[in-house]
Amino acid sequence: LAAPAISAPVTPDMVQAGSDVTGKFVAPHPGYDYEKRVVMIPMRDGVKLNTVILIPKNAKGLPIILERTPYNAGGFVDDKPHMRDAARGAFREFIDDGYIIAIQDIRGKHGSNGAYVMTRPPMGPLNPSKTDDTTDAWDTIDWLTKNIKQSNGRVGMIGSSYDGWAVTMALLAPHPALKAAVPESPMIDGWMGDDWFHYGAFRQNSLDYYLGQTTARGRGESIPREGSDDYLGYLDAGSAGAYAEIYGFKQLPWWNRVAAHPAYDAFWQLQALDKLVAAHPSNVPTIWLQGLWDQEDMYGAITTWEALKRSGHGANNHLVMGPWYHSQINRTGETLGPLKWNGDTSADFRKNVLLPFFNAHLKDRAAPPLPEAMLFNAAEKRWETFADWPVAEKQAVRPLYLKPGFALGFDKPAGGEDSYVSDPAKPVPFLTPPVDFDNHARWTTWLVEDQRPVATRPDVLVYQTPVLSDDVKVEGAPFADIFLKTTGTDADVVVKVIDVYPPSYAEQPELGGYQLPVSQDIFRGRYRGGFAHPQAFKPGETAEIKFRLPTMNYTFKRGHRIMVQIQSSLFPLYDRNPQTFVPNVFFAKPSDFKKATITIEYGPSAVLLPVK
Ligand code: PG9
Repeated sequence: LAAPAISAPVTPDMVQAGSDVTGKFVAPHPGYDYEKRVVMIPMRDGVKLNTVILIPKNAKGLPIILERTPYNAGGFVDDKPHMRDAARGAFREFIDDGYIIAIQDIRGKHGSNGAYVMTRPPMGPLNPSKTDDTTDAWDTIDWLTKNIKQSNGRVGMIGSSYDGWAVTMALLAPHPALKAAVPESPMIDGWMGDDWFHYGAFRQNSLDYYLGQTTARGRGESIPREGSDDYLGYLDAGSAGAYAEIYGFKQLPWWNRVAAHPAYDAFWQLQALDKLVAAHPSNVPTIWLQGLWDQEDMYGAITTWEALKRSGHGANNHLVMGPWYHSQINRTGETLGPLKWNGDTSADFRKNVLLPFFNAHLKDRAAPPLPEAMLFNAAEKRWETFADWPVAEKQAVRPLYLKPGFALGFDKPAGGEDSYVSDPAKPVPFLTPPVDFDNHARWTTWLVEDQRPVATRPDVLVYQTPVLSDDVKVEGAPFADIFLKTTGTDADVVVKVIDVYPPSYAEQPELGGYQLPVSQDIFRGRYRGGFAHPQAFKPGETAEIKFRLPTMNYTFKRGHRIMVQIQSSLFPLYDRNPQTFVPNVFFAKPSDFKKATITIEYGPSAVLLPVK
């Protein structure tokens, strides 16, 4: 093009011969009350881990709160001028009080280098390398205390779920600068009762997680479901293994390891952290925290705390169970499903207990002594504190017997039995279908879902006490102790302890007649003689199935009833038991799934309740 006529010359500063995109901009951030550093912290083997550090402006002598996560450290922080707005809500109390916050991607995830291994087992037979999340936490704390000159050299660790697992790993051989820790709903034993299985029954929603977590360093794939109802989707596929096959899971090393180890063999035993923590107890003051209706990690915190207390390390370890779904400690805690509390139980706890706990150990501030245990009583809508919370084998229990006429009582019946037909073609839903595993509101509240819709099914046995004339207070872990026969060769048992509200309930009319599950679990019957060694049922022969149910601190109020429901499936959350004994339930064939008649015997069958 011919240049137009101009009246002044072209000077060099008018010409861009390169690019206007700098790629390297250092924002001055005027008005920001903190500095954000993103650093790659070297581990002992040279692998570098991406760490986002927020330091208040003009900070001096502040402690550091560290969270290690597989869920993208960068996503924990927004670009906002005030640190309290920039960091995730759960850090706000710390920021207001004056803390440095450090969030790190664990090895192999998001911005970090190295190889990702699902809840990487500690160094040893399952991890032949020279690092694990204990050494990675150690190296990180060492680097932080040496390189963040605004710190006072003390570090606290916190985090929920996977991040709670990372806190627990740090405690196995803690850096001396780690002065306080709060594993929140930590994943401790994926087979026994946390994310992957409960007593051997596989949690099929894990499959979404495996794909999301192990198909990419960042956020991975999701299952491209054909339909919107997971009840039908999983039913049509057949076994969990068949479902996984349809969606290409054979390509995932982690799935292949899980699928090859359906029983509690060395693979699971060697990574059960409750036993490891008790064998390597630390002196770090620690709060083991979880929800009473934690739909993902109901098992880990309480069992680890109990293991420590049992092995004589109760003094620096505390137990907290709040009225929360999984990780609700870090969200608002005013309600749980239809249940309403007096105020925000999460924020109040964080402000009044959690922060003072860290302040006591990281800032030498005086704090009221923490009780051994603090558990919310949802029926009384208040926290209760305990100087001596019982470990399961030390608690006194009263058998609450199943009785003829679908009654329930503390007096032992002479005998009798009840039967139902469990049909794998029509498993009992854990949530009224359609079920969408992705529906957060339903997933987080399924453990408090009204049980009336399933109570009317012919394959759900329902026993209840008369209307209570006095309060019944339960403190501890109930045990299901069920004696049953089946016409099949394998069976699952689900036992639910339920608070039945009075038919009309003026305080909250929508709860009239509500059947609120307070403690429930599933047990895969083939493991009744030992978790490592599955064993078939002999058709028609009585077998005892005894298992621990989730811990309760609950008052069944006068005017309510206690109910126990028994069934053989909780689908599609748990995979179906084919009811035919097969070597590996993951790969049961369609012809293995058979109806069975299950008969429960009165006399011995009971729920052992730790009644006060
Ligand atoms: N419950 C989730 C999880 C923990 C550990 C392993 C896998 C999943 C979580 O919320 O992080």
